[in-house]
Amino acid sequence: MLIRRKFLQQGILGSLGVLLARKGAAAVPATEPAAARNAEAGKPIVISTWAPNAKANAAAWKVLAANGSALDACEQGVWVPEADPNDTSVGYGGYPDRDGRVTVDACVMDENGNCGAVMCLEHILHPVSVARKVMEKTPHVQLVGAGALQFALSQGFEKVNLLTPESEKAWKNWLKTSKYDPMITVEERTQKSKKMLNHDTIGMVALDGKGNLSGACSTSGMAFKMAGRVGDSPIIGAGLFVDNEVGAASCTGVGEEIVKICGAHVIVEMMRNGLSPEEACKKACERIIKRNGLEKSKNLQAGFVAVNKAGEVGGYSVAAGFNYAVHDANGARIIDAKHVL
Ligand code: SD4
Repeated sequence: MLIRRKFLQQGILGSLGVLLARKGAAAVPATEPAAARNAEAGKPIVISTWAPNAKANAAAWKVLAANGSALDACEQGVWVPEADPNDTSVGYGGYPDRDGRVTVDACVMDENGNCGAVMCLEHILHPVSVARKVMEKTPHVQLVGAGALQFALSQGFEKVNLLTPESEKAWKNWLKTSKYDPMITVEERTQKSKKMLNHDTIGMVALDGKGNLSGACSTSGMAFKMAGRVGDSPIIGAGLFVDNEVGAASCTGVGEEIVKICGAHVIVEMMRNGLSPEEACKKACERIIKRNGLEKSKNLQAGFVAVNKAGEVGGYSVAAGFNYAVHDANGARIIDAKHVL
């Protein structure tokens, strides 16, 4: 009870902080009822991993601005990178596994704690929507591989080729060395070359106008991974977690490291205990570093984003180079995340 009260207090203060930080926003006295404060303190709002996903946020915002649900917003937002051939980390155009097959992972979670996921799914343009169907139409939470494809086809999804000529070329080039390198240098190279390489997985969480939270996550996984490899992105609690009383979190980076700390779940629990979204994301990064030790951590990247019930958002990453996109009534912005190392 005490903890909950502390959380609510912090949420309220945080909301006020967000509010005051906004250009032209009138100060709201702290005695204002919570509902009134929250209505102006960042609701609705959507946050996604990585700057290029500002386009996804814009699609999500259309839904939120029309008083749509956070779940619809996240699904429709995630459709954008899934269909983008230039995003080599998600859906169509995603880099294949080491055998040249594009396998995708996705999940959704709604305000009632319902969730659905697909893993190692091939040939489907919008895995996030198959994940939603798993949630809504089956008694299960997760479907993988051939079973996930069979289910998708039974629901009317079309079979498509997700491997673009560009991604095939990158794979053939990779075959020359066949060196699996999920390391941080990928992002450094990315920034230098201004190309998206191995790092634009979308993790999106949103708070809608009714005050409900939902999220979605979608990826083609680490480039040139082993056949059958699944990362954090479709794992509820690792790549995504939503608790409608508290907040929601999602992430990107080396999935194996995020799974090992149950990244998204840990962040929501930290928020429950009163931390702000940014502080909670930082704690998750610190856990990864503590587990791996400093030296090994220098070669790792994981980036987290979170939103709480009051509409505060935040992100953090293990290493430099992570950014995230936010969209609310004040428009769109890209934020360079603080980082631990
Ligand atoms: C994975 N977390 O499959 C994903 C990869 C990722 O941006 O985030 N790439 O491990």
